[in-house]
Amino acid sequence: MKITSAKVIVTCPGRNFVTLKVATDEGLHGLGDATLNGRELAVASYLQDHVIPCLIGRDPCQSEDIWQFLYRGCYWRRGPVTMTAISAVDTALWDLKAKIANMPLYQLLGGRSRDGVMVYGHANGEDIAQTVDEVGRYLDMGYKAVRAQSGIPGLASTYGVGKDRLFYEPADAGLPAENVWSTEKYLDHIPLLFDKLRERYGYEPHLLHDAHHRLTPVEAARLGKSLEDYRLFWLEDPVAAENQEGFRLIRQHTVTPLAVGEVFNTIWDCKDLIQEQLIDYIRATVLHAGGITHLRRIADLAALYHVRTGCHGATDLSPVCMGAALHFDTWAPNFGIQEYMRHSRETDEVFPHAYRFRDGFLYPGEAPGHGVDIDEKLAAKFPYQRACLPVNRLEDGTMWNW
Ligand code: KDG
Ligand code: MG
Repeated sequence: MKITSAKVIVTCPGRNFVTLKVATDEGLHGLGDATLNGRELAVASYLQDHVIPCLIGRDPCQSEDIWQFLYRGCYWRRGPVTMTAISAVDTALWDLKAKIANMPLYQLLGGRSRDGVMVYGHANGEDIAQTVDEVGRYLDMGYKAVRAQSGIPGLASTYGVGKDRLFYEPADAGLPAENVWSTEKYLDHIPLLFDKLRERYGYEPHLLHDAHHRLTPVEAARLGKSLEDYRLFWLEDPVAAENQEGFRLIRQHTVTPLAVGEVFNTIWDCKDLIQEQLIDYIRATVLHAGGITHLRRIADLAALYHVRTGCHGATDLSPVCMGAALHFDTWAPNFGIQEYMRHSRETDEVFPHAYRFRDGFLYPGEAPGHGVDIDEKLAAKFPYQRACLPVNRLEDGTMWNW
């Protein structure tokens, strides 16, 4: 079997998605997600100009060799654009391989380790009372795990709190919107939120929180410590992770479990955090961390050190990524949880998929491959629209992490 063509499909059914479609001389095709939020066209160009010409004529079943060719064969290796492109190729090839075998993808990885994939939803509100109600809405829908984010008194906006309660989309402006951030106001407020949540819902639901890279290590240590009584499932991205030594300091002060890695691209980004047992959950994804081939390596390393997976699954990761992630999660012996931010109806229509939500769990379905397709005619009706993530400034105007 040979790859005869590959094309990049850019569509915006409510938000931008980039999809790679790889076709073979035997009439089968595989799909990979190539969406890098706010930098979509950079990946589309990288695929079109540099990757696709290298794929034509190759045997699609040699996904390992193709991965190595694209990774080692790029002198300027790693980085989000390159690794997202490699991920898209790898996901499409695993999709193809499973279609050739006429099996759902999880079977090729080693079969089921569990019946369903526990997911967490996103509850948010402008204040504590509203967030507490929103968490209740998710629990009513059957979720066993809910991430809670709340507006902060004195700040006009903050990460995780949207205009629409069920759909939060931060990339909402043609140029980056400038938000104002205060760590002091945030640190005082968040323990109050979790106090109210535990008072209302008790300790059975899993509760999560994302600090979105904004704290220094000692601030993160203080937050982790002040949340201990509320027994979070995890505290995510407490600090910007390029300073990995910071996690040692956080760990010395708190037993609140830590999750990190949605912006990581390779095993090299998380190797030390895992080996030193500085984190509890690794959030690298199929989409940004080298596809199934590489994410499997990360999960296997993590398993040696009691670190479990918690794949990123925000709305900027397309249903193609979600489908592949669910097969991965169904297999991974050290699976922890999967993020699940629901896509809009338009997005779900452009990407018909086999996965289904039931009672707090997602199920990947039994369709051959990863079970997600694209309706190209419908996709063409939603042309690309430039959309950027916001930036943050401190109250005195200093640039900060968003
Ligand atoms: O593109 C950026 C989003 O995916 C990110 O802000 C979402 O932090 C996020 C999360 O945990 O889902
Ligand atoms: Mg996050």
